[in-house]
Amino acid sequence: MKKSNLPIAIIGLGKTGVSVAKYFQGKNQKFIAYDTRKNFIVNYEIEKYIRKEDIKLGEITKDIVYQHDNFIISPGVDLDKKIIKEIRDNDKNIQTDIDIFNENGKKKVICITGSNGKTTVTSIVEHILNNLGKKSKAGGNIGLPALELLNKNYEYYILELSSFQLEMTKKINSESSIITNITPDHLDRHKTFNNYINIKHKIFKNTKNIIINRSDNNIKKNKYNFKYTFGLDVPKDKNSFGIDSIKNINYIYQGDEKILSENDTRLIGHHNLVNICSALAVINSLGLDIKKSVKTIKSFKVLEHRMENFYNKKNIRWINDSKATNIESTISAVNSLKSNIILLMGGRSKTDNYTELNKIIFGKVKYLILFGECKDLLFEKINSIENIIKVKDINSAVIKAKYFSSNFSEKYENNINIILSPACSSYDSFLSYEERGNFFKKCVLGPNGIINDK
Ligand code: UMA
Ligand code: ADP
Repeated sequence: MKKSNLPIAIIGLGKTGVSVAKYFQGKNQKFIAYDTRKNFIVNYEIEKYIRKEDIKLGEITKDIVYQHDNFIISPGVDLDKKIIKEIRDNDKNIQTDIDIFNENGKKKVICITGSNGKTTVTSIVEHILNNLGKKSKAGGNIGLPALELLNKNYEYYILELSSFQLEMTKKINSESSIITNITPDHLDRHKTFNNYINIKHKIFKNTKNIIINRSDNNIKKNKYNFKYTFGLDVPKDKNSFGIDSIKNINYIYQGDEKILSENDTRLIGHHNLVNICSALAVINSLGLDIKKSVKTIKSFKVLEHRMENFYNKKNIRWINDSKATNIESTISAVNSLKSNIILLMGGRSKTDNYTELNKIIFGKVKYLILFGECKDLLFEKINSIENIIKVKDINSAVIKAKYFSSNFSEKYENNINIILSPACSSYDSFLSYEERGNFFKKCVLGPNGIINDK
């Protein structure tokens, strides 16, 4: 932080902004909080930390540049580039809550980013560490703002970091850091894929142990000295993790030693085996016991909204994968399921390139039910299968899926998978992917979780 008598500017009054306000209130520092929502309702929780007169709502203009020396920006705020330039040109300081977390000098910090799998890997690492008796807590993009972690002492602090958080963060020191994978996402904000790739790599800048995904060409392997890896192939050395299949069963390897069978985890899908490899690579980089860690994987429960098999009836499995908000996550979901899939997809599209998805769903997806804002675009772009219909919303999609599955189950004895894996953001109709996933489950199970099978 820059030394100054001017109040700090907190930009954005969501979870992050409130956690920053709480932090500075605790330190008796003056601040003004800004939010671009004109009709923002200051609730009781916010009033505890911010005085009404310190909240400024509506358009953020250039004037703020001259009213503050320090600006703490929330990840979701895409501040006008001209204002950012002006702030920098005037030698003022822009930081994030992650920088403030960093300034508190916690020793054992683990940083996790990536386009997909961040929350899963973060949660597995947290689960293993706590089961090894190392009191640890995850925060950041996973939902609990990083600064909230400072309230208690932990042995390890695990930060899930999004590209939005990394973009404005100046420095985050860590013991170990990992990028799970990189595929195009959030390009409306980051503009070019190259820019997005560079932002993700900021996580490696101030870390002791860099953990590399061997199988991802978007990771800049040549730029770094690293010892720890994970990937899709059988690795060569003890500091690397990977996967191989024997008689149709996948196993995780540490070096050439088989350490875990896919049957020993509750998670569905090959991508989740990769996520376990990532988590084990993190644990290994910390010098902790892998044999003991592997034993804890069995008790790791599937996370809500991520390949969540929430209901089974006869041979029909219902899966909520509402967190699949981009094409790659839906591809990995379809790849995870053997066949006989009824796929519910739609929402707000992030791309118009559906070539890979067209290939993956061919032969496997028996019915595709499209809903939401981009259903017409998807209908136009997806042509590798025959049975595609458009419906108004998720509720209608569930009714259709039930109808199709009843015809379909007479034809197929094997499991039928009905999955919501939207490949799109939820913002056309919902506030979040959680709200979308919960709505989907209610449509299937009835309002109180009671089965509504009509
Ligand atoms: N706001 C503005 N102007 C803007 C945009 C937002 O004033 O241009 C205001 C909003 O009106 C709102 C506040 O800023 O009051 C919202 O701030 P925010 O969007 O930064 O959201 P937070 O509530 O602080 O939550 C953020 C992350 N949200 C985003 O990055 C969009 C949460 O990740 C994270 O859990 C939380 O901080 C704690 O660290 C959510 C997310 O969707 C889950 N992340 C994206 C993803 O996973 O793909 C990146
Ligand atoms: P993130 O926090 O990066 O959004 P999550 O762990 O919440 O990742 O998973 C989001 C979605 O991405 C899941 O619904 C799943 O379908 C998919 N997914 C999870 N891990 C991977 C992975 N390693 N590779 C590709 N897709 C993945």
